[in-house]
Amino acid sequence: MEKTFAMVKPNAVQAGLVGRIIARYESARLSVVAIRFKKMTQADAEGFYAEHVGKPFFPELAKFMTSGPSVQLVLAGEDAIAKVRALNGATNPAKAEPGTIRYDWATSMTENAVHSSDGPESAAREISFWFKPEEIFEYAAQDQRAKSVL
Ligand code: FUP
Repeated sequence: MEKTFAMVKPNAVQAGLVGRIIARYESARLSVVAIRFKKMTQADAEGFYAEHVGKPFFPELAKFMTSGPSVQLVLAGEDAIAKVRALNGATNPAKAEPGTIRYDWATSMTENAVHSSDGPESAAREISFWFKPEEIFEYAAQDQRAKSVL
């Protein structure tokens, strides 16, 4: 099963969307195999977004990402990397397709609700940036219908 790294960013946490965003991933047959809730430090932002340090938008990005807690996730499943990118939608919410997380809940290019790895190399780097191997749990996912719908 392929693994990818995803994040529910501070604006989405503050908007009360943690459960709904993770539910979209789980509904697409992806399993949460690692999870953390952490307020990023400046060092986290500079390490995680190393490729963007020095770019004009980096200070605003770092300020936002360190402004409140975010949820770090490793998701596993068939085609996990492409699936999560598709569910998230375009980085720029003005270009995100209806039905995507960013179409629904991104409020700007910076406050764009979610992150996910853009390929196998970034997935490997980002997963190991946030999680030790023993913090990642593999299991066979089984769909189970609710006995009652509330
Ligand atoms: P993504 O792969 O969708 O996370 O997007 P990028 O790696 O290109 O950018 C990382 C984050 O920087 C994005 F979530 C938003 C922010 N960003 C800007 O604010 N302005 C830009 O011009 C590009 C990216």
